[in-house]
Amino acid sequence: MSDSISHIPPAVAPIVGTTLRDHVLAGMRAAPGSTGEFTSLLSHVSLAIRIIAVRVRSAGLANLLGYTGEINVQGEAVQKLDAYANEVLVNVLERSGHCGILGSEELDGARTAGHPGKYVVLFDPLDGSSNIDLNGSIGTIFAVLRRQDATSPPSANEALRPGRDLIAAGYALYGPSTEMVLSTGQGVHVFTMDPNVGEFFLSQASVRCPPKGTIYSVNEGNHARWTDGVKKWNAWIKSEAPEEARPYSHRYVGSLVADAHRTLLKGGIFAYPADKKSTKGKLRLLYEANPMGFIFEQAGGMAIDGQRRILDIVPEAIHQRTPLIIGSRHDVEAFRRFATEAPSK
Ligand code: AFP
Repeated sequence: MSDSISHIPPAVAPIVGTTLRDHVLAGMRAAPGSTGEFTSLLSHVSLAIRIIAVRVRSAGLANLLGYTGEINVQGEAVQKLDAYANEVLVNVLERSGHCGILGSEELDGARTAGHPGKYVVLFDPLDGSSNIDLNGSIGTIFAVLRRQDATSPPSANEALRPGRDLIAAGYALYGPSTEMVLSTGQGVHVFTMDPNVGEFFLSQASVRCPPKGTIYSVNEGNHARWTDGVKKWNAWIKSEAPEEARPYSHRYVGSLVADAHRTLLKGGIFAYPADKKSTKGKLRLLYEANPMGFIFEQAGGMAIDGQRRILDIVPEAIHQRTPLIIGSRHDVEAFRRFATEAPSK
């Protein structure tokens, strides 16, 4: 028999899908000189997410709904699941040995791990907390930086780098199924957890954000606090112009992961602009806006703060806030035009 038979590709899909670990390992093999530490780090992130997903599923039964009675550094009441998810990520990442610095929405400042790990990981352990008690979709968002000098003792200021320096970012969506969306700088890939196996399998490779969409997502309740430019954009996107597919439909969950995920896959725009109450925006730059900006750009979409590219903002503080506008290129550009227009006299 000829050897060439073994090179014929299988006619049907393999019975076992590509795991998240297989996917990251394949990237590692393609990168000369890699040590396996990055693969191991991402495996630890995925482990933490799987542990959190199990708890999210049974939160109502495990007495994990409701508040701890504490107030976090953002001035927000801490929910029990927020605290649990934070503990899991901190524990798993510290034990991995790969993380020199950790930053979390639930920690006061960036935490140094006490050993010179190669990476900085910044995360929002449980985003969309207001949906927890309602059994609504919530998520975990994370961003990874490589330390510039991994041999030096870690310092918290190393977390303050612009999003363009990220080497990986992703989020988990705890919805009807648990999905993990990941980019290591080579496109965006979606993995779905098989709850029977407790493993993430590749479900959508190389996701692209459509160049234009038909859905807008914004908290309309803030209308009275918006600038004139944002109000004009809002009126424009709701106005009748069938040739441009307007008016757009409106969807808003109030959980960034859920709203961003829909926008990534279906296109359109998600906007949380600055307003009279949140003059610097509401969302956090380092562990909400930057990872989402990285994902959207990797998928061919855009992320701005109204004017500037999100990934170019040089952070000054770990919990810094920013306006965030993400989505299809056409729709984000349209927002920018309205937001930067000179106010009418
Ligand atoms: P919580 O985690 O406190 O619910 O905040 C969620 C969030 O940071 C983000 O996930 C949402 O997009 C945004 O806030 C919703 O904010 P509004 O409730 O002001 O619309």
